[in-house]
Amino acid sequence: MIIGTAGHIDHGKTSLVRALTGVDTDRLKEEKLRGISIELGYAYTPLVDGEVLGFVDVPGHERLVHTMVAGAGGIDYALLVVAADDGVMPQTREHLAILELLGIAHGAVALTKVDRVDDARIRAVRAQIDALLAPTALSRAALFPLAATALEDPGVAALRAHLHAIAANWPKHPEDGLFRLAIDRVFTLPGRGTVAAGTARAGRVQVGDTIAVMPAGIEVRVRSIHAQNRDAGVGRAGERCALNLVGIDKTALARGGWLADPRALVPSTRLDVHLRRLAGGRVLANRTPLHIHIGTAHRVAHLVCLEGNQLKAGASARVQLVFDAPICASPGDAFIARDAEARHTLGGGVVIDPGAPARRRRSPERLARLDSIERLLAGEGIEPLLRNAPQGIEMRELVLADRRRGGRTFRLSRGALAGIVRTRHGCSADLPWGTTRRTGNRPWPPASHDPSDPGRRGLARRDRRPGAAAGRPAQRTLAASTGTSHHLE
Ligand SMILES: Nc1nc2c(ncn2[C@@H]2O[C@H](COP(=O)(O)OP(=O)(O)O)[C@@H](O)[C@H]2O)c(=O)[nH]1
Ligand SMILES: [Mg+2]
Repeated sequence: MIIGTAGHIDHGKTSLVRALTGVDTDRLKEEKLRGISIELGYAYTPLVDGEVLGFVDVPGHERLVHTMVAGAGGIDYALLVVAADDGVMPQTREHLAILELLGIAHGAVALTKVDRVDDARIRAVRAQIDALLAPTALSRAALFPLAATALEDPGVAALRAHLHAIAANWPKHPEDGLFRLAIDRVFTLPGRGTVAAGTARAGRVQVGDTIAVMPAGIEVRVRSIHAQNRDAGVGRAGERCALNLVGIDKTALARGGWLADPRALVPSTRLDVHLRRLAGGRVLANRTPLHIHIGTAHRVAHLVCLEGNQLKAGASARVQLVFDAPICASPGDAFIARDAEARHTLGGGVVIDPGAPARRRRSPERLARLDSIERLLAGEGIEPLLRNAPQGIEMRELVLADRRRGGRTFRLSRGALAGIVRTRHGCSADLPWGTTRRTGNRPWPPASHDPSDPGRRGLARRDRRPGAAAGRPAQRTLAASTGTSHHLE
């Protein structure tokens, strides 16, 4: 499990992580000199069951909210830190709003610096926190008054026991689906070369795997893996992983990129999303530029309304985000929107269709299709999408549907399957649950089809070449309706 701090600058986040784990996450010279967190910090602590609990410590500075968002995107559980002397402050509110928009629904509150105030002040700040959390998913979060800088503080001990108990019972992330990891850190290890680290958002990766750096589409081999700070043969969804990569220089990688199964992501400059505005702030008109944070990426995009011509504070609607350069996202990914000056968080939401079209984007057919993807994301299954997919649906949508059903194999009729599957290759591809479908109009089986290699079957050689699997815009290939389905029904 991964816990992420949140809260205003100087409220004691880094001190608390140090008290809980013994690790000082302010490791940069500048951080030590200035006494503030600038970069994301990482700490790990062993649990009694042999697992490892990870912490991501975020900066609280108002100018570093973009860094906070990159860190918060990969966490399971929030640790909201409020200092008893200051009480609730602007980044307490903003970080909390970001956690909500990212869908992080579990967490605890640390009321720090109680050694500096009297009991009346503690009661007053508790009341402030209760009022702040009441309308949120964290309304019933446990609160721990503590002094992080005191030796053997009982409040810190109680919080540690709480977090370890939560971690011991935290459900495992499903490992099915195609691997993808949002890069938040890149470095070079002497004698070993390039390492990229981040939280694996889906699937699993193994030593020896070939994966793609996205959106660039460069294929690299995984030489070794550290998962939750330990040497490991496999990295799994939900774990912080550091992958030592062969065949790439550090300069070709950066925070914001992805390491992914070459089939997992298709770069795109247009995302259709559901955007929820926070209360307050001006109306957003068509073409408004916004700062968008998605995965660990931070880009500018223009807003195009798909319903109506503006989006008021407190409102919620489907919009298209148009980027200057391709980015990668999957349906269901959360994002944060900040204003053009990157001063205020305006809202956030969920990606519906990451391969959105430029034309007829407001047509009834498109909106019906977005409806059906949203219903799929809400766990209603793939049938609504099939009804709204005259062009077929994408492999990744099938993958998503399977994931939403808890990894169980789908049951679809032969009729429903006819014509549904298209891939960006326009050829056969293997589904993550081990089923091969013919799509497109190439001969079946493909020339490179190797029946002795069921794990890779169905991917034609020409689609394995670097840049072919990745980096190419989605082709709206109509699936062959002649392919017989094998195991899908
Ligand atoms: N007295 C007291 N000081 C604290 C406590 N927690 C943090 N501090 C001090 O508050 C300052 C800011 O702490 P830091 O952990 O860097 O805050 P951050 O910006 O939220 O990470 C430092 O000087 C800490 O020593 C606490 O519980 N009690
Ligand atoms: Mg700090």
